[in-house]
Amino acid sequence: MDKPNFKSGFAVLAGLPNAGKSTLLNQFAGGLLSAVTHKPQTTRQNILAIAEGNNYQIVFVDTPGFLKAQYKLQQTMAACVDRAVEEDADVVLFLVDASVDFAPNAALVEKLKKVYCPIFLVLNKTDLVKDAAALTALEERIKQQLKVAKTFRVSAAKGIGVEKLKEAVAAVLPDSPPYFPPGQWTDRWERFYAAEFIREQIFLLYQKEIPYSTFVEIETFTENLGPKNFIRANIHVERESQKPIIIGAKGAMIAKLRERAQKRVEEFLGRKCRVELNVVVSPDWRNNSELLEKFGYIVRDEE
Ligand SMILES: Nc1nc2c(ncn2[C@@H]2O[C@H](COP(=O)(O)OP(=O)(O)OP(=O)(O)O)[C@@H](O)[C@H]2O)c(=O)[nH]1
Ligand SMILES: [Mg+2]
Repeated sequence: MDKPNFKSGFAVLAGLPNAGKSTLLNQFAGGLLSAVTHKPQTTRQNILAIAEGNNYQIVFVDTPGFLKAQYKLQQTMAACVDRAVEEDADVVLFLVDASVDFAPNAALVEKLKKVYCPIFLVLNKTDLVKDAAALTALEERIKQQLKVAKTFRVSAAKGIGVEKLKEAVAAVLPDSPPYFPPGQWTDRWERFYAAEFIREQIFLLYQKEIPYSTFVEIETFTENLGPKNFIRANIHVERESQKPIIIGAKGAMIAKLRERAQKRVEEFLGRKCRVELNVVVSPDWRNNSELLEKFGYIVRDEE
């Protein structure tokens, strides 16, 4: 039954890689739902987090950082941003890292100019900016380029300004019954998160191209077998030469990864589990449409 005066809709987080979108999503969700690392391009797919109030349900959408695609995986990432801002959004939260140069946002600003729904400008990482005048100047500069409905200053990492932003998002949503049943906080299965958090630990542990060259596939996810769940994951790499890097001398690196990944997955699941990792070479998977599709990325036909 429709509830009277109920508001519901999609709030899409868009911004450059590393702006803090996933950190903010986790704050909204009140838990760890989206992988966060100091490296850009951590998020590869849209991730939902559902926030509920007495008279609203907000579906927050975390998107991959906006970028110019160089290979097929990045094309699928860019397409995620397009779909979210152009098709799903009732409001876009344009997340800007206030502690770094704004200039690289130019192409994203052009995209956002074409969006029909209201845009909230969210200046993030304000904990790193001591000069309030600099924030005001940044805000003015952005407003000259883009029509924004409201501006917020937040620190996603510290949780500052997040509640106020959430209330403002709820207020701007259309009257609508909830999209998801009450109590549901996401639309994905535990398997997906297990893979995301193993990948997160790869991003944190390995250097250079390695994190970008990996895909984590959950091969086995067994619940209720003995006291612990059992998860066996394949780490796909692009080239034979990357396999020994993942494994490390005498298996030291993969042992460290396994330990950290297991801890992280247990933290997420809220229960004990045993994680096993295996390395597989899937040649050039980042540019292979068939493999990308098999891995669950949405591949758009070449335009
Ligand atoms: N100091 C500070 N750091 C922040 C803040 N918000 C996020 N960070 C850090 O910025 C880095 C990137 O955060 P993410 O949330 O992964 O950024 P993202 O926009 O999701 O990045 P992609 O998924 O790569 O597009 C992490 O190291 C965060 O801890 C903040 O308010 N203050
Ligand atoms: Mg992210």
